[in-house]
Amino acid sequence: MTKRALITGITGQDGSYLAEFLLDQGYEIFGMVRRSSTVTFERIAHLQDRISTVFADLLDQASLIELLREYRPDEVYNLAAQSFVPTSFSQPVLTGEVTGLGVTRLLDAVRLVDPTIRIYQASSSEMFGKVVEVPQTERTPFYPRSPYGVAKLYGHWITINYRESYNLHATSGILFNHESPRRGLEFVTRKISHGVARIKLGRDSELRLGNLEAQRDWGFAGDYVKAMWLMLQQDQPDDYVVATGETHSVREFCEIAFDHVGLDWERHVVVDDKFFRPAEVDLLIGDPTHAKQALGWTAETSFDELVRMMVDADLDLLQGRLSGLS
Ligand code: NAP
Ligand code: G4F
Repeated sequence: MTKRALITGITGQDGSYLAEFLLDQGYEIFGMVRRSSTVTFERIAHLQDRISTVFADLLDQASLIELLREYRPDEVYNLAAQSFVPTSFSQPVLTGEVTGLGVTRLLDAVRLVDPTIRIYQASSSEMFGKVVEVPQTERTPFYPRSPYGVAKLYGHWITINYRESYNLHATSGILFNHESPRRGLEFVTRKISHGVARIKLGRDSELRLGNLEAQRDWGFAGDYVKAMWLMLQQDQPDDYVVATGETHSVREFCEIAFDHVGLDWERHVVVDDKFFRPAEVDLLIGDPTHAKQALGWTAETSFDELVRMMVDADLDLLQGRLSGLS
């Protein structure tokens, strides 16, 4: 029997990689998209004839219930969110509605329509915030530092609550930062890789960034979507940290990215106060032991490979050699 998966947030970075991965596993894919005056299908354009796009919104409970009733998925991957941390400071209520309460709307829709549907919640290392333990595991206490982190923490706990209250197969994947050539241009890694490519091609001379000392556990998004799928194949739902187990600073990302094209980062990077946050997450590093032992998952792409892949893809993109979907 062909399995059916519903992916919310299919137009985002992770949604596009997950759709590719599940298609390879033989799934029938329903990608939930929200109504927009312009089409935002750039990341899934190459999959259009292999997936069905279906309309609903995490802000609208009835639309979610109708969606589940009509398409009857076996598995739901909730990747939709307002996911950009600075926007969560400027739009905290919207972020709470989508990234926090949206999870409850979807869980409740599953409970009402068919509680045997398995559901994955995209939780985040941002929940660890001002970390109280290094490295962070599934048992590390949380200390979010942004409205986004607070909203994700609500989503995490409501997932556990629905698992325990209604016996749902509801799993929370606590994923550390994962990047790719499909990353939004506002996130620091893509901002750097795109900026480096523009400078290399003579279209810019400087790159303005915020806190260069922030450290993140950065992996490749294409590796991480496999962990999401593995979680829903387990007999019992659980929580999993998904990470590389290494941390690097924004400064190191710059060094490698500029060096890859023969440039000195210090001649081009300008620190601009505008990109600092009201409260910062200084250091994230995950311990993926549980994911390794229970799922057999490990990150396959190294930090250096990731940085170089992103810079090469942006050089290609800017020179018209590909669509940004490598
Ligand atoms: P992304 O590129 O920002 O994609 C977010 C997706 O959510 C987009 O498809 C967006 O649709 C959709 N969306 C936003 N508001 C919605 C609403 N009200 N109703 C329905 N859909 C809505 O995010 P990502 O990097 O792929 O991340 C996927 C998920 O993992 C997110 O929940 C994120 O918070 C979480 N996460 C990401 C990371 C990471 O490092 N990437 C780490 C941990 C957790 P539009 O295209 O219409 O805007
Ligand atoms: O790339 P970022 O914006 O990602 P951030 O805040 O870590 O959030 C991402 O990862 C989370 C997982 O931990 C996800 F849940 C979330 O959805 C998102 O995908 O910023 C990374 C670091 C920050 O410390 C920031 O202050 O880079 C620093 N930074 C320095 N200059 C900058 C800049 N960030 C951005 N976006 N732009 C800058 O110019």
